[in-house]
This record gives sequence, C-alpha cells and structure tokens, in this order.
Amino acid sequence: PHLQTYAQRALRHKNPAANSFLRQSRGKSQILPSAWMSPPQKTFSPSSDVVGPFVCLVKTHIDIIEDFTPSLVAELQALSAKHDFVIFEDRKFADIDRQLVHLTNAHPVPGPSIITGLSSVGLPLGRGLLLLAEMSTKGSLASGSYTEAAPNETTAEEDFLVLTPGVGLDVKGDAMGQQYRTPREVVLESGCDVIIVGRGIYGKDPSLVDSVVAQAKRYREEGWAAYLARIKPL
Ligand code: UP6
Repeated sequence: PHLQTYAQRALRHKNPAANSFLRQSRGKSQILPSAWMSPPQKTFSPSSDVVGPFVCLVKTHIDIIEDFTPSLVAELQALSAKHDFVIFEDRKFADIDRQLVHLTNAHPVPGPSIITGLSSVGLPLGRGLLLLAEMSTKGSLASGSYTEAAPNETTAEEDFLVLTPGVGLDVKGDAMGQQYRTPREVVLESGCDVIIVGRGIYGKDPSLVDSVVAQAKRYREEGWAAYLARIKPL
C-alpha cells in the first residue's frame, strides 16, 4: 500500500478516521508539529493557528500544558475546522481508557485487549488508534519481534498509516536520547506516511512566527518530495 497514493488508499480504507485523514491529506501534504512541550496556553493556540495551513495533523500532549483550561480544547477544535487538520492526542495508553480526539495512540504491550477496549469507545465515534510498534529513542525495547507482532494484534488486514516522530533536518538527537532521521530517510526507508516534527519546527520559541512558518514549509516540502519519490507513477 505504501507505493500507492494517499487518494488510492483512501478509496479502499475501511477505517473512517484513516479514510478521512487520507482524503484530507490531499495536496496539503504531510507534516505536523508535535506538542508544544509544556508551553503556556497563550502560546499553544496561536502557534497551531500559524502552522495550521501547512500541516495535516496537530499532535498534542494535552496533559502537560501548564495553564490548561477546557476552553483550550474548544479553541483547538475550532482551529482544526478552520485549517482542516486532524487532532492527535499523544496519550500513549498502556491501559484501557477513553478517547476524545480524532486519533490517539497506545502501546501494544498489553496485547489485543488494549485495542478492543479503546475501539469499543472510539470506533463508533469514527476515531482512529495508532500503535507504538517502535520508538525513536536510543535503546528502545520496542524493536525486532515486538515491532513485528504489533500490527498482528488487529484481526483485519489493514492498510496501516505510519506516523513517524524523531524527524529532524539539522540535528541528529538531543540530550534525552531522542534520535532524528531526515524526512527522506523515514518516508523512503521506513514507509512513513506522516512525519511528526516538534522542535525542528518550533525550535526554542514557538512565538517566533516567521521561523515557525518557514520551518513548517521546509519540512512539508521535504516530506512531500520524498512521498512523490516513493509512490509508483499512475
Ligand atoms: N515521540 C517521539 N518518539 C516516539 C514516540 N513519540 O519522539 O517514539 C513524541 C515525543 C514528542 C515528539 O513525545 O512529542 O514525538 C517528538 O518531538 P521532537 O520533534 O521535538 O523531538
């Protein structure tokens, strides 16, 4: 499936969240800022408004926003409608729980019950679940047979969307064990459909609008060029 275009995969994909996501990706292209790590609320929404036109998805860590209020959720939903991006809460569930956004994710470590539990709430609402089959951090234990077994926890033959964090063009890692690969590496070598970029876009200061926009465009162009190089010509 990863040699096909997003539009071709959308025609066949049964999962409503994946389907609308593949359609929505259109020419807008694949790039998303990660969560703004623990910023004040006044930074989160304006940043998402600035980056919104250039991304297909905004990833949040909503539980670490320092001055969180419920109005932030409404603001983000309004921005999602305005810019046509999907909201992905990077909750990394490892136990059965509820989901309120378009997409969330879970560690496959509990076995298929994590999927059964989350889908009993999410599927009727048309939500999607991503599985953390591997991680970008140095020394990750999610590798080898664990990574291979993760997609087998679902019973259906799925066209899995592959979302990849740990993407950067200028640095190779950080002091906490993060490891970066380029958009080209992850899209061409690892079948990535959507690159997840946090600090590569927002850098040290999300309020620097010009540089945030410039970086968002840069990553979008790099990701899109790699996608075009991967798909088979029609
Ligand atoms: N993330 C990873 N690696 C994983 C899974 N998730 O980096 O294997 C998440 C981090 C962060 C984002 O929690 O929100 O992706 C990466 O941000 P960065 O581009 O600033 O490193």
